[in-house]
Amino acid sequence: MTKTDKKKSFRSGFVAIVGRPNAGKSTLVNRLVGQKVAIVTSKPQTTRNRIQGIVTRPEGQIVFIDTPGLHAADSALGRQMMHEVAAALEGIDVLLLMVDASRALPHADDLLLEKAKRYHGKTILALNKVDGLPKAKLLPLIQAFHKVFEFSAIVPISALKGDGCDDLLSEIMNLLPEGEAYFPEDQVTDQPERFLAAEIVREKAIQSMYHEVPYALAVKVDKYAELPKLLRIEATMNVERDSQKKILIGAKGAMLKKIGTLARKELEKLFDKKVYLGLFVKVVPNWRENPHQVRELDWHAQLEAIGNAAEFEPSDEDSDTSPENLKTEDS
Ligand SMILES: Nc1nc2c(ncn2[C@@H]2O[C@H](COP(=O)(O)OP(=O)(O)OP(=O)(O)O)[C@@H](O)[C@H]2O)c(=O)[nH]1
Ligand SMILES: [Mg+2]
Repeated sequence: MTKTDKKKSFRSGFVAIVGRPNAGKSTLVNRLVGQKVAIVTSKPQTTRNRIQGIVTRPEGQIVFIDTPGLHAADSALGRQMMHEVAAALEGIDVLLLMVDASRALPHADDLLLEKAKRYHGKTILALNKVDGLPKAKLLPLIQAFHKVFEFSAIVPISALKGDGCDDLLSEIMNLLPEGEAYFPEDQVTDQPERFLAAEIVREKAIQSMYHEVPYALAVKVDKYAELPKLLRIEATMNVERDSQKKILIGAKGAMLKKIGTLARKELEKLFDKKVYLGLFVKVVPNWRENPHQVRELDWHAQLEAIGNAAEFEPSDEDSDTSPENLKTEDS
């Protein structure tokens, strides 16, 4: 094959991953990209904004769009999340529906199938978590899905362990049009590091806490300064009530310290740099019900605001700080 032939057969396109909360969408994106671009927790409704994960292979480039889990929205945040799903579907080349195959009757999920029926393009179904599914259940499940919708392909996978993920990539690649790469081959996401840092803090907090606190939490980076030897990050953790603030801080600040340490360690590994992480906690009553607040916490909106205010320049603050300097602040 000559070089021009090779170039001709390069494929590229956008693929939205849509499914119920906790199906494993973000896990799949991270696995295919080969590094963490989206946070993952065992609790549903972790992902709140659409995030691109870019996979570049010799045969083509796939821009995956991770989306929040489909659910009946009952708050401004929930409606914003479902708006993110709708926005992710605009202009895509392939829709990738994902179900947790280890759950009961995934083929009877009307909310999910409605998405498939409304989208008039090529649709692939990924049956995820087959590592937790008895083999005898797989074939009947595939047949059941064949009956309810005409998918271009149904691929059993384990996003966690990797089984079937290469098959899934080739099925997607086959459906994409020929075309040039949309992004440089070393780019893995559209989400700037500043916002990934906020997400990592949220991930560690969700993993460390129970009940309503994870859902009431939003993390916003206030300062992000890349100093020569140190990445200096200050972030505010917004919760809705004083009681949640108390839980988040913990006895003598133990919970906040734990979250801060876990987040800092992961950020240092991810960015390969020493990180100073200052965390503040603030009560913003019922922010999830307030469309304005919800919009303000969305990273796409923050990025716009930062661009407009030209606030993005590194600060000249000194770097003489201890890495575990965790503070709290009254609202
Ligand atoms: N056993 C098993 N667990 C998985 C697999 N894929 C994901 N998980 C787990 O499922 C949970 C949810 O994974 P996520 O990737 O956060 O799911 P999501 O679909 O992005 O969830 P939302 O963002 O809430 O919509 C995590 O605990 C994952 O480790 C899999 O293939 N097998
Ligand atoms: Mg997710």
